[in-house]
Amino acid sequence: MGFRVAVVGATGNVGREMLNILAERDFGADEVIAIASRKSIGQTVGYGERELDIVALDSFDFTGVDIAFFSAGSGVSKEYAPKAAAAGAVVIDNSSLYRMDPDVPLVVPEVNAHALKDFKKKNIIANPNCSTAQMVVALKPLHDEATIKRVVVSTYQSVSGAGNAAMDELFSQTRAVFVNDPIQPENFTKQIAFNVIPHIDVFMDDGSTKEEWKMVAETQKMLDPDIKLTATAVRVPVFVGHSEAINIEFEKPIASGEARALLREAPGCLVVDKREDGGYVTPVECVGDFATYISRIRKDPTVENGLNIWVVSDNLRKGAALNAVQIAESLVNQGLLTAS
Ligand code: 11C
Repeated sequence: MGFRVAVVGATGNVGREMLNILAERDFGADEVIAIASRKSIGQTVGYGERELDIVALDSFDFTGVDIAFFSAGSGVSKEYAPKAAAAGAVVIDNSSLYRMDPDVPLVVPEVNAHALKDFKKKNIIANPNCSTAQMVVALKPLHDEATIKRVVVSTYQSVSGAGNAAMDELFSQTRAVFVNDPIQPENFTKQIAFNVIPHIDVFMDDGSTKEEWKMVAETQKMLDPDIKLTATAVRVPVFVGHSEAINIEFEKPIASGEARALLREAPGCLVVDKREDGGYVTPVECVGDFATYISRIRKDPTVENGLNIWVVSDNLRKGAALNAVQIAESLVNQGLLTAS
């Protein structure tokens, strides 16, 4: 017998990818329920070859659901995730709400699948922020080998991280530039077409943004609390795929060739690193893929044990939907979850 799976936020960017990935990976679901707010009633969403009718969240009873994927923002998770968890569903939450809760595992399976053993404390598991997820997949094998002391990361984040409307805004602004229409930013603070914006999520008291803070706090929770990390998160006019330029300082020596060999073998990583024109991955090439791509692996000669790497992944997949489905797969593989 298979699982009964609910996807909350099924009409959003990430919800749709969750349905795609559940179908693509043949996750053993007997039933998949696509849930969204009442205003989406009447819509359908694709699940493999099928179209699923949207079911309204406010009247949905989670009793009998084995796994509930939530991707409808913190407000919805706050109201409905505890109800789903109390009804017996394992909640895998893509919002930031529970990530730093000590009773909620925050998991990237390639990095800390072992943390899932504690999920029953709240019956909730948190999925990390997209920019953190792809980064820790690349950092983990390097940390295991040479112990990371400090990371300096700059992100180049696609507009899909900000939702459907943000993608529409990039499209319409790009067109507006060509036809000389006035541009009114709505989802971003400034024009995003043909521009970059060094601001994602709200500002914190110390001048960093919450996106940057998340990269620090989530990396420390999942990988190692002793890693020092500083981030600059930047929105770029790319539809899907986050890129990151990562500078890493290690305790122990690690040569670029050694790092390349380790990353080639590491779960979730795909190294594309030819030192020639085009011998690296760009965001348009990672869309729809499962891998975290690593390119431009090279020594940083300005510190004792330093490396630079370039990391690209589909933010809607490894950064959100794929990681959530992998969490569910890991629960099953570790014998922590069986179909009811
Ligand atoms: C972005 N990283 O690209 C954000 C989206 O905490 O789950 C995901 C926000 C989060 O805008």
